[in-house]
Formats: sequence, C-alpha cells, structure tokens
Amino acid sequence: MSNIGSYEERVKNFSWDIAKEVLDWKDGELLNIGAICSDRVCGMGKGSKPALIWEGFGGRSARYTFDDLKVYSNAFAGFLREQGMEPGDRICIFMDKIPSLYFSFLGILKIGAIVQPLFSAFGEESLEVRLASAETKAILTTVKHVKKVRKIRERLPHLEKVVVVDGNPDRLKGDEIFFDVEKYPAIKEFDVYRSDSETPSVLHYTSGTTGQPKGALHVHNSIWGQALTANWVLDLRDDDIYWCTADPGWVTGTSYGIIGPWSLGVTQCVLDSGFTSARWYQFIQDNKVSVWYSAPTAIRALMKDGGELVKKYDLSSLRHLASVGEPLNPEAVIWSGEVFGGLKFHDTFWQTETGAIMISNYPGMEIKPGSMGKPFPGIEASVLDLETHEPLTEPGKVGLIAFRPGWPSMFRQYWKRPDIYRSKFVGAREDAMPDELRTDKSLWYVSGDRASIDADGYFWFVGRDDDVINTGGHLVGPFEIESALVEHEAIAEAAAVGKPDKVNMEVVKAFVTLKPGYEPSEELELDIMNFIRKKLSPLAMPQEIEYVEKLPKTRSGKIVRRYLRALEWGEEVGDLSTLSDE
Ligand code: 6R9
Repeated sequence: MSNIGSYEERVKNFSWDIAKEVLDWKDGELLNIGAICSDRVCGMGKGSKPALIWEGFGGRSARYTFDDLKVYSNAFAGFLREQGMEPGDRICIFMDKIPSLYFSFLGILKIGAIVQPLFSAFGEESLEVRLASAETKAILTTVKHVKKVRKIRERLPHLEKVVVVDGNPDRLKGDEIFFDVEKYPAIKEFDVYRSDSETPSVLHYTSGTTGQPKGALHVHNSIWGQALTANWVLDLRDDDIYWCTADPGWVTGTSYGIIGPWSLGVTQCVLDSGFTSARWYQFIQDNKVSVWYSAPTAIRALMKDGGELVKKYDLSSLRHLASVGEPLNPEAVIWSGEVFGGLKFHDTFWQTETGAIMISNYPGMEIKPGSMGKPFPGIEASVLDLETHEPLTEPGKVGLIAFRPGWPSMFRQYWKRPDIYRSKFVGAREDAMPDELRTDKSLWYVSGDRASIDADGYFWFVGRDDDVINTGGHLVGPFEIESALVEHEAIAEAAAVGKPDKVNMEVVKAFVTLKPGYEPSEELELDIMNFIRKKLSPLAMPQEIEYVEKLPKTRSGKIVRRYLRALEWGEEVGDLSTLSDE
C-alpha cells in the first residue's frame, strides 16, 4: 500500500534519512546507483520480477527481469572495464530507447565511470560540441547513429572507443568495436566500483542563453532524492506498472525513467516508437500501466485527438498521472480529469540541475489547475525579487524561483565551468568553490525561471528568466542555433527565439540577414531548415525563417532577442533605450 503520508505531516517530520528507510538501506552498504537499481533489487528477492517491458517499432517487443538487468548491466560493465575504461571516464550513450541503453547506463555506473546520455536525434554538431566539452572517452551507439560519430571522430582526440551494440559486425569501420550484450559471457556477480555519495554519476548537457550547452554533473548521492520523490510524488508502489515517456537523453528519462523506479524495484515500460494517441492508449491498455509520467506537449497532442478516442481503450489500470517539462495548462488538467476517470495530471517542476522533483502537486493535496503545487518536503523554495534578490513575501508577486542549496540530488558542478556554476547562486563569494556553494544554507540557488506564490503557498509558473527556448518540454539554446545558422553559406547574422505554438508551447523561429549575393526565397528557407535539422536536431530546427535587413542590437553590438521574442508573443517590447539606433 501507499506510504506517502499527508503533505503537511511529511513537511513537519521530514528528514532525508527517510529515503534510506524507504529503500531499507543499512549503513555501510555500497552506494552505487548501477548496483542499487539491479543487484540490490535481486538481493531483496525480486530477481524474477519484470524490470523492463519494452516495445519498439514494427511490433518488436521484449521483457527483462531484474535478474536480466543485473546480468546485462554486468556484461556492459565487464566489457567496458576490459576495454580500459576507468572510474571517472566519461562514457556517452547515444541510442534510441532500446534495452541496451538501459543496461549500459547501469553498467557504466557499476565501473565508477560517468554516464553521458545524449539524445539520439542529435545531429553531428550537437553531438560533437558535447563530446568535445566532456572529453568523452567512449561512445556506445547503434548502426543507425554511428554514421554521425564517423563524421566527427577525427576532431575528437579523446574519443578512444566507438562501440556499436547492434547490427552486423562486418559492416563496422576502422577500429569500431562490436558488442552484443546477449552473447557476452554471463557475469553472475560483478565486482562493482566502490563509489561513495560524492562519486560522479551522470553528466547531462543542458542549454543556456549564452555559450554552448553546459554539462550538469551529478553524483551517486542523487539517488536519495530520486527514490524518495519517485515514491512520494509519483506514488510508485511495489505492484505498479510505471511508464515514463521521457527519453534518457534528457534528465527526466534518467532520474525517473531509470534511477527512481528501479531503485524502488518497480516494473517499468518503455515505448520506443513514434507518437500517435492511439498507439499510446494501446500501450497503456496492453501493459496495464498504473502510473504515467509525461509532458504537457504530449498531453496537448492527446487532447487534440479528443476524448472519444480514449473511450475505445480500457485504461482502468491507471491510478496516478504526473507531468513535467513545461507549464501544464489548466485545461489539460481538467481534461485529463474528465477523460481518465477522474485522474488529473499532477504537475511537477524541476530541472536538469536539481536532479529530482522540487515543486509538485503532492498526491492527496488539492490540485489548483495551472499551479505547479508546493515544494517537496525538505526543500526550501522561494521567489526572489527580480532586482534585489530578496525573498518576496507578498502573495502573487512575481520573482525568481530559488532553492536553498543542499538537497541530495543537486548537481555538483557544470563540467569545467565553475564560473557559471557560481553565477547560479545569489550571494556567492567570488572565489567560492563548488563544494562550498552546494552546502551553504545562506545562499539561494536560482533556477532561471519566474513564478509567484499564492496565499496558500502554491507556486504559479510565469516564464523563463532567460532566452532559452522550451519546445515540447525540451530546452534548446538560442546561441547554439545561431552559431549553426551562421555556418550556412547564405547567412550573415542570425537570431533565434521561441514563437508560440499550440501543441509544443514554443517552436524555434529564426531571424536572419543574408550575405551579399543571396536573395530571400522559400527554397533557401527550406535549405536552412534542413541544414539545422541535420547539424543540430529536429527540435532546434526553425519552423519559420524571417529574412530581415538588420537585427536589433544594443550599442555594444549584442543582438536583442528579447525584442524579437516580444514581437512574436505580442507582448510589451519593454525598454528599448539600450538599443542601437544606427
Ligand atoms: C525536468 C526538466 C528545466 C526547465 C525549467 C523550466 C521548464 C520544467 C516545468 C517547467 C513550467 C513545469 N519546466 N518543469 N516549466 N512548469 N512543471 O524538464 O529539466 O530539461 O533541465 O528543463 O523546464 O523552464 O527550468 P530541463
């Protein structure tokens, strides 16, 4: 049965040690996420319990128990160790949501290396930037995606091993290595790396306004936050069939698509095929999904197909629904209550940097449609005045969402960028080290989002405090897009902003000036779109390109995206006095 308790009760009597009780954790046990999510679950007598129910394209499917998870993650661990991979090395996983992604994720952690999951739809430039930044030593990929690695490999001196986990070994090139997890001699017990709470675990790249994406580095200690929030907020119980729709290339897909559920020994389903509403409902029906964690864009797409379609399926297995990634509009909450037998999507708010859910509609708490809910027990959250950075006390006033440092799953640094890490903390000393910042309770970690808090303590999201574009719950950095745009032969200068979209909330729109000799045309527009799709990803591809004579700039020559964005959203353009008037 559920052990989540009432929100008020939990806030009053909170301690992170409760996470250890939930996992039945004894002091002195090995703190290694890879082992906790597989070996440890088997050790608790759940080895034959289904861990992963998988469906792919074309009707392919597979089922794996926790025993399988243990043996196959051991195989990846054994193989990688054999290949000379060492604790602390960055190993990238670049695949669709196939079973080997999940096995290798745990296997990499078992040798004490750092997992760098990257979204498989990334094009070669998105991939290159992230592999170069992390000085990644090995990449695990598939036949479908290895071609992109081949194009950039010679520019990546640190990339020693390219491993392909499917297909035909005869088709590999050069020193690429073939690895078939099912054929590797079974390792029953693997000698797991003796990690501790501060051993680095996962490196997720995330986009900011300026510069290239930054790597948010997590540690094995994150498990306490991920397990407890998976238990209390997602309400995961031993007999659940859980479906997290996120891709592990993004943080939701690892914190709650791998670590949270499997640390609790919960069965989860993965659907690795294109989206249609019918396919999703069928998947829930066939697998008797009970807890479903998804994103507003998907929910809006389901809404578009209407409530009648829902009635064609038996979705009575569903018990709890939650959402993350972007603002969940009140209509979506109300609609879900109507069509899913009274179940409403519970909005949750968090970030790559926070590692786990920070603000949420806690089960049992009254849902105010449109609100993100309240801080998780043990999390001190506030909104800070936009100018003074003092906490706002007046209900309804808009400020910056901020958290007191020190929760277990908080990121420990931006990879090799202590300066940017420091800039996320209000009140930080200029020479403060990452380790001091993350434990200093006099500071605030600022999320980069704006919200207000109402008189009942509920948080209401307002928008981002920067120029990052959130398209369908995925963050894309304008700088990365602009840098790629100006590599196109016809483009002189470029600005990328989000424009409103009914389903995806925002899509990318680019404003460009052309080089002499090039004329605006529809053909050129398509060419530019394709150029970005291939280089970066379908997410980063502009849905519209507007040719302009010049871009709005400040006197110092910086492009003012804020101005272009406001035009797109029909908002007040704001203070233009800093704009150049040339
Ligand atoms: C987990 C994840 C984080 C950013 C975050 C904010 C937006 C996330 C939200 C939300 C409104 C919610 N965001 N949850 N906005 N309501 N419930 O999504 O991580 O990819 O790092 O994105 O997404 O802007 O700062 P990440």
